[in-house]
Amino acid sequence: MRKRPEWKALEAHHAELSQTHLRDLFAAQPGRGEQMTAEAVGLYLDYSKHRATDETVGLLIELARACGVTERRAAMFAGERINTTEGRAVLHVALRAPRDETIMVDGVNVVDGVHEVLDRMAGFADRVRSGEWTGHTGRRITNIVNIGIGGSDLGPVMAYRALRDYSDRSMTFGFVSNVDSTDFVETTSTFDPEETLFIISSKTFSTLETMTNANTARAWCLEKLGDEAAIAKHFVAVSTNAEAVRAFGIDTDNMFGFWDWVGGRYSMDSAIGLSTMLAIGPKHYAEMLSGFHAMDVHFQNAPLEANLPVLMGLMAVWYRDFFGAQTAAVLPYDQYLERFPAYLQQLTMESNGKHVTLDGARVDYETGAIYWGEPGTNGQHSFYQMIHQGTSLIPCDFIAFGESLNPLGDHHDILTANVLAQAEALAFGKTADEVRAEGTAEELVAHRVFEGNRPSSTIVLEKLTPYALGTLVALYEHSVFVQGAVWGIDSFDQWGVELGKVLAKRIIPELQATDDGDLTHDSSTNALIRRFRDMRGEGG
Ligand code: G6Q
Repeated sequence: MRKRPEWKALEAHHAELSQTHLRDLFAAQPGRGEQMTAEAVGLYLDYSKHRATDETVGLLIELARACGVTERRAAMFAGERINTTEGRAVLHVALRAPRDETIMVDGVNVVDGVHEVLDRMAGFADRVRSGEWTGHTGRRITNIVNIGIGGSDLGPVMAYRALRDYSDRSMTFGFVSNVDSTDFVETTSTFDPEETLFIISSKTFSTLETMTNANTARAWCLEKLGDEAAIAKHFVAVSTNAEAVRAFGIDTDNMFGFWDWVGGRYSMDSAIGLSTMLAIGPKHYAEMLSGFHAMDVHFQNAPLEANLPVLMGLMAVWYRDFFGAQTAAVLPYDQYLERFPAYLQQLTMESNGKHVTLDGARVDYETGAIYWGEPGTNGQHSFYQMIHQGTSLIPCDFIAFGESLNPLGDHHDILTANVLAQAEALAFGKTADEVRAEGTAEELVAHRVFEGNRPSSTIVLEKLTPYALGTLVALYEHSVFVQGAVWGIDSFDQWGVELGKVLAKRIIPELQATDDGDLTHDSSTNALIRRFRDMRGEGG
């Protein structure tokens, strides 16, 4: 990669541009704040506060072309098996394709199957929401608990919190993911089994955490309801594994399927979104899907220099590989997006935290950054200090909405003023002369200087609607795609999660053994297992 002329051109360009302050870039280009922007499907991206010029964007696009980003994009939309290490197509875009579209995989139009499941989900959601579907004892279902982990949890939680304003408030939604029993106990502590429906969300229906929680939920239900027949009214499944669902005791009529071409972290708009649909209803869910689809169409067709996911993805590559930025902050100025950074952590880091290319060669450049963040303005009173004055370069994505869903006094203006102020302060800072001119004592001047030159994107949407959420998630999905395509890695596998799982399975019986047996781990793991065994014994 480093030998590519396009890469070398960017290195040379970086050597020059890294000496230039954003203040100078703005001074040299009076219209910059309007020119370095792009807008599509209700989403406005201001990327003018990046340490980049039109030339940078041009050079990055040349790199993207040289790395085959456009061919890979076409291959994804065509249903080719671009997840080569797992031999799978990558077709989350089919999950939101309109009914009349055709996307073929192995001679089958997968869009038909998508809509068949969506229709069944809608029928089920209507029955539960209307009270037609009751629990075993005839009571209305008022509590919905999604049991799943990773891709089968983070999307549903994020979407539920994000779209709470559109949800049916007569129902309570809980999400159990952690195998720590506290998660199950605390989530269900106020729920009555007679009024509770569990959605067991697991693509494989074999994930240790999810199956442990599902079995606990089953026992919790049966303890009160006493009758195995109750399971059919209180459990539904979202899975690709009908056999395991049946073996658990769930009627496969109450199973909502998806396909191996939907990756876990790309599945929130598949049947994995059943809890979202139960919360907001099929109509709002369809609006969310149309937001996703609108961004898909934009990503597929817009010229690269005006293509939002391409611009965002290439900026991420620019900072990661040429400025050495190790992290990126995502800062939504909307309380409803409180779990959006957590959701993005999986999407970005599980996708692009890879050190070998598609053909297994070790990369000689940096890949995925660490993503993190919190909703504004809370972060401002916490970690923003470091973004402003620390020694690391941390590119930020600010996400802001024109309208609040809960307008109250001048809260929203104060919120908006803060997001704009942060981006401005990061970019332009405050010089020593400006600090002195305020009468600051000389010994404090250095402390009060803001160097500025700290880059950010500002993403503006009108209002947090289901449609807007769809566009925003798809924006990041495709930005991740662009980054992975430039880096030549498989953004759709996750081999890095395997080893720990295998070792845990081996350690469980060792922890439970009463005799000392032969522990054959390293001396640290052996000693820790013994210590936990002893504590277990003491606890009774
Ligand atoms: C996501 C990963 C992973 C997965 C979970 C849950 O891309 O594959 O986070 O979603 O491990 O898997 P199951 O849905 O199979 O339980």
